Amino acid sequence: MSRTSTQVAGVKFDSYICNASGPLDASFEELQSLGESKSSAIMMKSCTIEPREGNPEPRYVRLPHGAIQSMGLPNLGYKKYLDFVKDLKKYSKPIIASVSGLSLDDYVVMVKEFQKSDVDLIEVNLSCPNIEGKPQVAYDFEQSEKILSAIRNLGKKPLGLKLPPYNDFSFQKQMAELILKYDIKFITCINSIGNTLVIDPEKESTIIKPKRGFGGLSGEYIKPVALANVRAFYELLNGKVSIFGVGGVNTGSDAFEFLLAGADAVQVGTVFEKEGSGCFERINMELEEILLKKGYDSIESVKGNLKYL
Ligand code: RRO
Repeated sequence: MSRTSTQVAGVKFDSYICNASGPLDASFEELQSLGESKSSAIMMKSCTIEPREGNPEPRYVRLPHGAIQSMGLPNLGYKKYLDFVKDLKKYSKPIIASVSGLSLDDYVVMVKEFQKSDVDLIEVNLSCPNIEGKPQVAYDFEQSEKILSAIRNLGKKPLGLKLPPYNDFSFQKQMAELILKYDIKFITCINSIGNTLVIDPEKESTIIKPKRGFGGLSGEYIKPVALANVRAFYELLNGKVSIFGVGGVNTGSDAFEFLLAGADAVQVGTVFEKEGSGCFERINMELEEILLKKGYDSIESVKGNLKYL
């Protein structure tokens, strides 16, 4: 067992670092490559009932400290991912499905099918910001409750929620109540910050095409927002629910900050898109070194131990 091994919702992870749903995880080849990498899990692209091409290009642009994108849920449709799971089992690491319904019924159908599959965890994405005319579900607590009530008893695999950034404690409190009421086993904080705008002053233009330039912001820019959400939920959920931290994890030191805030593991998206799969081993080694230097021998011994002034 390594110093950075961890558990999420009772499932063992060989290290603290895995990929985030989104970049480079939609095709079978990409998922195989994640299987061969040092990512401690194979996290799949959020899927829908039908395959989707996604939004028109350009739809993903790297920025100096992150990225803006409006991908629009390009994916092969959930049936393909159900098929892939059988082959991906050979990598002997946790497999995480991510489902993103366009209606309540979609969530029910997909959760039911993944419950019958060999995936280890099911992440229910309530926070995709990039579908024209479809608001992020997790900002609507009534609709969120309807979905949670409909999917809670469809099988025994742990269900998790991919949450958007919240910037007021009253919202995190309302969501935490739902998480506990519906026995959600893990949460992923945070999705990209939705509907941000980046402008190119030379061209006097937006830099992505969909939605008149509005898109999800990720990377270093959003780390303080992600840390705040991890910390707020860690305090509200009293250790009863596992937390994936995601948003601006670029170095072992970033991962260590998420650990102090209370994350059980972190996911890497923007840096994975830029650096490729070597990032998982690099960040994990950097984290190992920090733990070693500080005299910590496990994730559990540091988790949540943020000091207050
Ligand atoms: O595909 C996307 O546009 C997308 C999704 Br599903 C999501 O959850 N978050 C995001 O920033 N982009």
